[in-house]
Amino acid sequence: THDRSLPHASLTEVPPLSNDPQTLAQDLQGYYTHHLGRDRNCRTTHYIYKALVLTLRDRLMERWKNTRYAYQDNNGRRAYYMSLEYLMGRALGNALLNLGLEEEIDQALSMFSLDMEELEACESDAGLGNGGLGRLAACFLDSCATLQLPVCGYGIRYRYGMFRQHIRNGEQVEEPDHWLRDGYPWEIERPEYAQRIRFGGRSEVKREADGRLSGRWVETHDVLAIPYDVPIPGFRNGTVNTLRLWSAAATDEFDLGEFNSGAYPESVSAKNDAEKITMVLYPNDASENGKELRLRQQYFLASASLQDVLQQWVGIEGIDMDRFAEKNVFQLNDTHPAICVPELMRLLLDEHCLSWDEAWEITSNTMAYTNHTLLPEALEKWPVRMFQRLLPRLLDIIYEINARFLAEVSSRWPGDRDRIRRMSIIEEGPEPMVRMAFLAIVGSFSVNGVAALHSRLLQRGMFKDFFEMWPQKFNNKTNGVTPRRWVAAANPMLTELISEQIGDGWIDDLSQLRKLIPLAGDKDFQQRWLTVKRDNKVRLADLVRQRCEVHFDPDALFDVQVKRIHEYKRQLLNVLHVIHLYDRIKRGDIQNWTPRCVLIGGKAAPGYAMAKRIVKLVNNVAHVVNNDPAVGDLLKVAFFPNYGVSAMEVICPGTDLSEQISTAGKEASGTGNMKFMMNGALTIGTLDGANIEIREEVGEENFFLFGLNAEEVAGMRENYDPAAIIAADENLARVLQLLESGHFNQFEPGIFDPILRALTSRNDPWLTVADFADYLKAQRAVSQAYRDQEKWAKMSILNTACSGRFSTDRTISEYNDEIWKLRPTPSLSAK
Ligand code: B1N
Repeated sequence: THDRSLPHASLTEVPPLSNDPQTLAQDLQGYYTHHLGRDRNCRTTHYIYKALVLTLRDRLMERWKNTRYAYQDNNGRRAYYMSLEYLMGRALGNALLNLGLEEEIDQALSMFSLDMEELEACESDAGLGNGGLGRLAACFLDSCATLQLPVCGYGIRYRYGMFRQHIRNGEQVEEPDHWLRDGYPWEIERPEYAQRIRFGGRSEVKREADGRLSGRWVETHDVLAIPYDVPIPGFRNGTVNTLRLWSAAATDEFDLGEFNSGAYPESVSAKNDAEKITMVLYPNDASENGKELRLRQQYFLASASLQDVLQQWVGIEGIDMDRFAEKNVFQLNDTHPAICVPELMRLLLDEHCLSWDEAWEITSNTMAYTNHTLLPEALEKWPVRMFQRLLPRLLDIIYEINARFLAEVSSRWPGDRDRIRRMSIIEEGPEPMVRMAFLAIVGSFSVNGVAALHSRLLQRGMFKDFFEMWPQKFNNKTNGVTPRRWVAAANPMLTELISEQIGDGWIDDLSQLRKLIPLAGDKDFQQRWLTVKRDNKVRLADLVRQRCEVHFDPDALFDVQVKRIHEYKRQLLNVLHVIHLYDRIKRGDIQNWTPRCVLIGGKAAPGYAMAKRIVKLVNNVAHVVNNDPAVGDLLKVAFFPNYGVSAMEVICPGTDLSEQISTAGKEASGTGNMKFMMNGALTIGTLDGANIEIREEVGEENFFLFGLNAEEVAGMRENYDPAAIIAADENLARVLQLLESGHFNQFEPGIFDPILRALTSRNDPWLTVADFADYLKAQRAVSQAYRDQEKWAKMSILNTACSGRFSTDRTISEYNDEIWKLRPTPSLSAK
């Protein structure tokens, strides 16, 4: 029903909007009064926020259109970022910063005595992701737009994002995140680009005389994918890229068929079934659950996005697929969208009538796969039977990919049956499974890890056989974070101080922060640096008082660990240290004490019992410590509820010490570590993920290192004896004794037994007890260093100064130079 023919050109030829405060103020009034229909009787902040967004969105619209035109005219290669998750957070402050309209909008708002911070707070976080992997996708989009690269993000428009976390009686309680309740003013619905997605039915396969497999997928149950576009502004460069999010809807005739047969309720329930697909984000970080609905989500994203790209291709190039691989590349954000491999094959074979070899040549030269984890429990496998039922035609294609691949393995290693069993995309057993990582590797021309250590461990461990076969496919791309959101927007005071010294070129060329190195020893600069940090700590302390009802003294050391709750991240090690400090205070061992405020925050996957128990322990320890008059201001502990992107924007500028204490070899990269470093926090950490590279950049004297390295962790397995370690360590014995005594669970006997059992088990994979003593030693060094404020300031300045490498601008430049090979393409818009 949508008219695909283009309107007359003049309709879209609009003079540029002006950005003076007067015009902005008029537009704001117009939206508030005429578009949103408000009058003097209903002055709600929310509608003013909406009017402001619409005012800014107009400015984005013209740049957005010009960017599309520039990419069309350039007709160059394009990349597509395929991700089940985008943890965008709020968009208003970011749009203002990147458009460079902060001052103008400030002036416009002051004409109505409006406060920017209050308006910003009206926006709910777009929480369409779990943690690091989803936030990385969001930072990548920001850098792609800033580097003016023709990259489009594809994702799912979940009706409910990451759950909201409440704490009741110290326990996590989940509540649905209804982020779309008041509408999302940044998105533009594009029903004219809807796609049809098939599920179920059966596959009819025929092998033609030329060996070509021709397939038909029949009797399917179809749903529609409706795209919603979100603008991604580059930093003051006139570029606006696109994040296209798909929402599921019932097809019309599906409803009509049922309706005509008089089954009205059934027709509505069909609609419900369709809409279920994009109803909710799965809240598992680095663990899989194998639910059928999740596989539906994955296929829905893959199929809708690939059809969208092919349709645009046919629109420009006609049906000729020859140059498709030359002009298009798909970056798969982990295996979640790996079903893109067989789906592109299906579209090329069945819809575009290519031969297998032609289709495979295209597919295996357009797909690139990023791995984000070494944890075996996070490796995706889908039961063959589920595939058969849900996506029968895709299973045919996967079998064929596997047969041809294994033939290649066989000819390279004749008679090596074990190798074939190890490398097969299909894992044999009572319940045969499709190994999605292997499918992704076989179907891609590039496979990368997300930090140097992680990429090395992939090649030597999990993907060893594949590395032997195709060493040239494997590469590393160390993660980053965007300095626009994580420094310029989140930390305006630090931004001003830095820019005063070295200009503002660092915001989109973060290596320029090195110019601060000579200032690290400058007493005057140190004092101003410390003043900014203190102001940011006051702001964080305010937030902690509101959200946790705990008083943090801004002169104490702010020690922070915020991230998803997971055993490998070892929040427990942090808690053991807190209990040790508490024990020392109770013993009166407080000479040369450095007052500390410990903040721990993060969500536990709802089905992860141990993680939820850790949340409970943090809350109970906080309760006991904060209410013990003997402790006073020497130690405070708070659990930060509902940690997320906008919380981090206040937390990282106010942090002194960043806790990055995972068991070595388990955290693929980490990205919170980079946000803290940029904002001048010092790190206490293990040799894991990107910590290693952070330490190399800043120098070992400016990093608090402790613990076993990855090799030692791997070698520890057989002869790990926690009981012996505890017996030999009085501090640790006392801490565990306190825990065991029920001191932190007086009215809830036994609730921490599972935690004690895990810590003291010879099979504890996270080796918490093994690293305790060294962690304590490093924490003592931290406390001592903090007492010398000049020395601390110097180390803090150096951390910021040496953080340039961890900008996603650097990461994306590497993806582009080595994988995507896109030409930067400026749009003709005003900056
Ligand atoms: O990806 C981040 C890394 O910095 C972190 O170290 C890593 O843990 C994280 C299944 C995941 N790995 N795997 C996931 C997320 C959702 C899901 O359903 C796995 N997240 C990471 C960015 O590279």
